[in-house]
Amino acid sequence: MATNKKENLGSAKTEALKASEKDSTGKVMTTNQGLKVNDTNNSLKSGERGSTLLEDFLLREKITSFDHERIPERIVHARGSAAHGVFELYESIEQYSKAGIFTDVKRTTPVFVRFSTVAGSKGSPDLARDVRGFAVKFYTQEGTWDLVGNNMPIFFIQDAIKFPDLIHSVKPEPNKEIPQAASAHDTFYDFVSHTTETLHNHIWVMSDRAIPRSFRMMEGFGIHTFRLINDKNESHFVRFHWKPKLGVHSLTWDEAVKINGADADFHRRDLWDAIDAGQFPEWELGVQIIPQEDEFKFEFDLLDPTKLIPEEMVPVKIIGKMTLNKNPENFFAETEQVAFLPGHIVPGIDFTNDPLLQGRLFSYRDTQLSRLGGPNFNQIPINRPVVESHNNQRDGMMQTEINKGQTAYFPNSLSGGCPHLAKMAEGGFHSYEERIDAKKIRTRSASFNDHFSQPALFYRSLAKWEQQHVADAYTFELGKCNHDHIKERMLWLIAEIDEDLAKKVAKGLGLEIPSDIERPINQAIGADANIEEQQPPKKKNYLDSAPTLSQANTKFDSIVSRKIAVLVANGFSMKNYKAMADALEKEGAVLNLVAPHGGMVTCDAGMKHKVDAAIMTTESVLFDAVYIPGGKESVNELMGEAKFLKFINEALKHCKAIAVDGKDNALIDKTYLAKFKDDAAVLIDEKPDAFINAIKQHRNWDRSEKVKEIPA
Ligand code: HDE
Repeated sequence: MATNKKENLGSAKTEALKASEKDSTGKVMTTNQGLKVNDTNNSLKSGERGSTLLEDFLLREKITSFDHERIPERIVHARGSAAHGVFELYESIEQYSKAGIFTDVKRTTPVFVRFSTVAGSKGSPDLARDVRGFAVKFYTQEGTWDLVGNNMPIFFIQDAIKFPDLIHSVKPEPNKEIPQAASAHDTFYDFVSHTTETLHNHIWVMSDRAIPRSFRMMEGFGIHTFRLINDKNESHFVRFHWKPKLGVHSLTWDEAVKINGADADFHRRDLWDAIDAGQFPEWELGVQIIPQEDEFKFEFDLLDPTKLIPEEMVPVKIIGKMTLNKNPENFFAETEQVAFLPGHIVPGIDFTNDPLLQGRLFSYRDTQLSRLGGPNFNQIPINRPVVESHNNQRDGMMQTEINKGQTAYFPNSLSGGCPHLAKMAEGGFHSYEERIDAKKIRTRSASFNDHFSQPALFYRSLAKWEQQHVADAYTFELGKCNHDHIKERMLWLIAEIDEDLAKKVAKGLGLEIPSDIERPINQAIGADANIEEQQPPKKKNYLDSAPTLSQANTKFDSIVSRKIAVLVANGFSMKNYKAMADALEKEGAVLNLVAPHGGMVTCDAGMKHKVDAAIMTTESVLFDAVYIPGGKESVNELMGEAKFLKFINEALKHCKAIAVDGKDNALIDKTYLAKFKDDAAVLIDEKPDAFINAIKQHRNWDRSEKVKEIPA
């Protein structure tokens, strides 16, 4: 039941895409050549029961087109979902950047955003424990800018040349192609345990950030340090952040595992439904600005993508807002064919020497060549800039433009020197002139060697319940590995991060933390490297805690788009239900009537209500909260169906808000609700406001310890 339905809005880009849209409503069927088709159900045969004839051009066109429908899926981030929207700037930051998108507050810049998991295939379930991609294409007036980020502020490795190793280790093992979309296997931990630079991103993956409640409730990060360049050609370092208006919220691992079975498209559906209902997802864009002269001020290297800059050290300045306001018209044409390239930048933004970023600048263009079939992928409608493009690049597979004129070279006189060059003052791009005086060398800077301080800072900064989830995740993941030497190596490394954490994990694995491990600890070094110099030092403590890293300190002020299951059967109390439903819907929640059967249920006022889901077709893990209106007849019927009892117990176990009408509601004693009557988010006969406040809290994690006894 969607509320506040608004029209999809779109942007200047979605308007431009209309020229490529095709609508067959009311049209006759034709071949690709426009020939009207009279029969698409039978092939041309030599007699009614004879063989099909080679002559059948209709069969050939239809079948060959079908045979070639698939393109290679992305080698990483294959599973994704996307939407159109707009970016608006709150205030100009012209002191830092001359980019139009950062100086012109009157502009509305179209965007296309693709969210993804990393490891799984295109059809893998949404709730894998994984990093999420957060790729934003800004169609700006100065050309397209792609901010191709993730939902975690750091990456696993420091140098792009390690990327194939990392991905080969996490992908399904090559001999048996198992497991799909899961990091919990030997090859990944073999790699991680020998490559200590991965430990920071890895502990984030063990945290709740890796199982978001929704794409709409996760942060995004550009990760690398980029440069902003102002009109005096001065450079400032910058890190980009996306902050979701709905706060940062996650699921529990038990829910994630069950959701993957109950609704493998959980995140995709959630994004689509919210936009379709006019509940447009929003993020604010923030920047951490670091003056050029502060480059060496930190205990870590700004060029090291495995390090974050704590907001407690450099605050995030919020400068604008992105709103996703239109679903794609066609998944393949837009979401699948969109090509993001970190190399797509505009004047006012530039790169740094982060060796991971440098490698990415090569990889993304390269991968599109095989994925999209050639160098003209920029002509696919979703990839076209909103401004004109002119150059002397020509021909190639699937060229769709008809370039006029005699010349395709520069300089020329025959075409009056066109297309001509743009001076910087006219917006011509000019790379930042960084002074370099160096020897050519294949090595890793020693300033990248601290691999334990930031994982420890992250763990220290989490709330108790978040720390417990991290310990459970390590125990689960390592518990899925078969080789003890890999688990022990991991235990030793975890102990370097935090000893208590390692003890918890060791207990779960039934193993001892080894007193030492085979040297060198970090094996991601060259054969002739100085082994001692390249080993990670003991962790440092340059910040006691960074509260902004904890989801306990996120926003808890909205229930917009939260899904509430209302458990009902014939005879449910209309009076109570109406008061609750009105209050919840006013706040933007989405209510679903879950009943013993599909069709209609009749309330005690004799009115018929449409059932949204028969209990057989749904699960409590698909909802944020549960409401059980009173009504004796209704409650009696629900009690007779064991799945309703499981539904309630499971919601309780996952620390969700539950509201029940009637202290004498027999479902209380029939479920574990009886033991949780005093729980802050179990609301018996309370006003809708109390329920709304409990839903805003997302979960009552204080319940975590006590719910262990619920066998749901
Ligand atoms: Fe990517 N990455 N990546 N990556 N990445 C790709 O490009 C690569 C990295 C990210 O929704 C590929 O078009 C290398 C960091 C996202 O279409 C490929 C390295 C970050 C997406 C590629 C990295 C990302 C990709 C595969 C190490 C966060 C999905 C398909 C140097 C800042 C974009 C494609 C979409 C996709 C290479 C590391 C984010 C193969 C070599 C760090 C969100 O080119």
